[in-house]
Amino acid sequence: PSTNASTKTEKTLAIIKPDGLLGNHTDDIKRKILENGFSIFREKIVQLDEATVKRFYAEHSAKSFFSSLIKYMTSGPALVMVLEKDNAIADWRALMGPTDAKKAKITHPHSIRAKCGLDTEKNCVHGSDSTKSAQREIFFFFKELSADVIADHDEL
Ligand code: RTP
Ligand code: MG
Repeated sequence: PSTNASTKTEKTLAIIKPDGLLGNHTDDIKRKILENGFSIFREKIVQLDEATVKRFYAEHSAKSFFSSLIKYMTSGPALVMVLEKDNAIADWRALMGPTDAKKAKITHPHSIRAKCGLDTEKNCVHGSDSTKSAQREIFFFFKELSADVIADHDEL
């Protein structure tokens, strides 16, 4: 390894949900992403269908809000991104703010959800919640990326 080999980067999956994209929040959110030291490693616009949302949010399949979540996430196009930086997973969650956008407006007024979200469902953005979720979710949307690209790696 070279002398500069200690820069650990981490990747996370971010989504600008349909309310964020259709509400014209994309430019503001992207500016915030870049200002906070992330780079956008991959991005694409997708129109999610019911089956895809069911698989993506499978952990919530037993929740009372599941059918509503499916309706919301399929209501228009979404922007899916792989973000990269040191500590990307936790830092992106912090930048998003809490799940409930209404509460976020009070407790985390500078967060993305405070600025762009509406309530506990229509909260504008998604972020992976752990290393394991990040790897699963990045592969879910970007099948062409190999495992060693998705996992943390030492940059040359
Ligand atoms: P996400 O997975 O989208 O990043 O959000 P999160 O971790 O903050 O919240 P999570 O508990 O994983 O919930 C996933 C998404 O489901 C919707 N939701 N609706 N109606 C409700 O009570 C309710 N609770 C959650 C939100 O869109 C939430 O982001
Ligand atoms: Mg979650």
